[in-house]
Amino acid sequence: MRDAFCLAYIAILSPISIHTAFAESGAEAWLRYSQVKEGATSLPNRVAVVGNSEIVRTAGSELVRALEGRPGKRVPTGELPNADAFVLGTWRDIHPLFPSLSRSRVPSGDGFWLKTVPQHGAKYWLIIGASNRGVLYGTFSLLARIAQQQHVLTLDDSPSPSAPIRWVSQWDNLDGTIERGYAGRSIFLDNGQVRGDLTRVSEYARLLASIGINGCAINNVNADPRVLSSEMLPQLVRIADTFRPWGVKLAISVDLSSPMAVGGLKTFDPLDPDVAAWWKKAGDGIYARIPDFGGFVVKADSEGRSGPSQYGRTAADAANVIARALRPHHGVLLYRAFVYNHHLDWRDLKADRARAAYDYFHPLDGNFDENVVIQIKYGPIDSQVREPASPLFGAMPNTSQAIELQVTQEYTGQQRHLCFLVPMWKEILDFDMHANGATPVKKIVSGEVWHRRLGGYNAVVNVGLDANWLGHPLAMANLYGYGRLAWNPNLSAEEIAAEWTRLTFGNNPQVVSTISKMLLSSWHIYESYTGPLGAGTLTDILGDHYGPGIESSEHNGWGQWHRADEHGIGMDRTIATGTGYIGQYSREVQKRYEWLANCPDELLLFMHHVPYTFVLHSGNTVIQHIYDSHYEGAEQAAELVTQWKSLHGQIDDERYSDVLTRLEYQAGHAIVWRDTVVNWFFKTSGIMDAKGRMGHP
Ligand code: GCV
Repeated sequence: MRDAFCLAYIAILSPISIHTAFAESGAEAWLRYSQVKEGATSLPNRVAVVGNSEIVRTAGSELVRALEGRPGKRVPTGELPNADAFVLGTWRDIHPLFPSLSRSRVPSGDGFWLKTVPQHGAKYWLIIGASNRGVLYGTFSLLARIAQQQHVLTLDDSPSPSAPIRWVSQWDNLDGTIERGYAGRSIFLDNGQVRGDLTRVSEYARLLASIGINGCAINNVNADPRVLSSEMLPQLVRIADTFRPWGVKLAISVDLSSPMAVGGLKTFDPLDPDVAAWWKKAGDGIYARIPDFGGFVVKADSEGRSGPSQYGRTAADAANVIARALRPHHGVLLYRAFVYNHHLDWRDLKADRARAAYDYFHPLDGNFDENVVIQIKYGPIDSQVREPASPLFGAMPNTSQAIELQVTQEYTGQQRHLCFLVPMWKEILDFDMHANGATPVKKIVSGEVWHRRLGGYNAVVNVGLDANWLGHPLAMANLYGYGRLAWNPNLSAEEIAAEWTRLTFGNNPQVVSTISKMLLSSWHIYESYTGPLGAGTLTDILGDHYGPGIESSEHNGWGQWHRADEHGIGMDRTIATGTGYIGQYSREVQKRYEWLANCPDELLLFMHHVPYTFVLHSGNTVIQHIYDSHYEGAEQAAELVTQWKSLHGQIDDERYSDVLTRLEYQAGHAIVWRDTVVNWFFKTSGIMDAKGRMGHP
């Protein structure tokens, strides 16, 4: 008998029948096990957890919890229960119990195999992972299938994640505030310390694990160097301990000046040997206490942060010195490509912030160490409602890459507006960079195109202490969708919307179809009344990045220009007459954007400056499109309220009312957006709305 079997235990599920009425807070998110229980009547009531891993034990407990049982007695035996059972474990531990199974069906890495097997007169639902995490992910996947009323009586499915790095980031500050967070204060930090009570952290890790997320950087990329102080380390250990049962690795954001700021050195020059020694000592110190530490995220030379340019060094110099401290421990360094000059000369028609990431990083391709991953925002500006895919994705064949997405809706309505971002992320991930044959972004960041070992996803989430995590109950569809896409970017937005709705609100067909429809239309609706034709943001960029502020983008160095004046609108980014940004793409992509005849309407003003009377592919003029889309968008925002009201009585009152209040507010704010934008463009262009709506809502 092998050791692993000696440590197996069996939980016999004895139903708990105490049902307490509770106010629905949204805290359960998509992990609602009342649905699982309903769907599980013909499933076994035994759970056999094989092996001695904490993560696999977590998986077993989750199954017991979901099926509303009590853990039964531990049975120190190598025997399988002689009755139907769920059997969980890694391949190494399960295989001896089921010798006829083929290893080839078990995906490597974090994948899993769900398989039903008859043996000795019983039937077993096997959840097998190559890794411990795989077992946990397989368990959550099985539970999600049951909750969605899918067929699980016979199973033979072995999915695996698209990429090894599937992280989230929080922009939490040590004082407990969150940069661009819209759902309360930090669940991790308060008053310069890690919180005493980490219950919410554990619950967050569980949510993350349920969608396959395996790392979390807990603090703001505008990093306080004190995160690396000796007082902080034992506190970080507590977070790592809380994450560990859920297979989530702790990561932190660090500031490049740390060797000076907390290390007392006279320099943070990445090529200085003392600086290298300092990073090494910092890395060794962390790994001595947190052996599964994920790594660091770095923002440098960006928006006033310290950076290698202060010493005439490159991003590769900076990244490598830190990465070398992590490498012996298998840690990774996510170095952000969000590097740009925010003091650009707005009078210079060749200046262009969109060029920055490519201009800085493309020449460095091949200079980064193996465990450096360049983290690239999906578009070349900054998480706007419409941007093209960053050209940098296609320009670093010798460098591992991760895509940065934003679940927190900084520029997309800050969780006061409904904006389901999965359709937008899909467009970016599916966009073919034509960098080397067919090379969609999803295959570049997964490492597939250029055979990179590392790569993947990192999204800024910014959950807070609000009971429902993100503020707007429907905003959780973005977190769920992010995890699902990082696991499988080939899922459609429709599939993800339906899955999330079923898991969050139940399987009532009217509820599923109404909420899915609302989610799927919401990005276009938000875009229609805020930012037309890829013009760049009309949002107030100098304040809190919320609400209309059309002139705030112009006449300053931030480079989020739309260049609207009395004659026309748009940034000329062409190779022929503009900033040359389009030249950063492959030839095939250049053809799409350089010529007006080919350029898609939705990105026209991102790529070209045109007169208001320019006629779009749609047949409309630019100015009439601006008017129409704002009127239509505001109308559609009002329709969201009507659609939601059709669900009255079909979902719990708490979430019904919370969402209704927010949608009614959104519909009102869409009118504010509409009138502000329409009036400004009328005043600026002097061209009337052909449909005569101005001033007559
Ligand atoms: C953390 C945008 C946000 C900043 C953020 C920055 C970044 O500019 O407004 O709050 O800083 O992006 O991604 O580093």
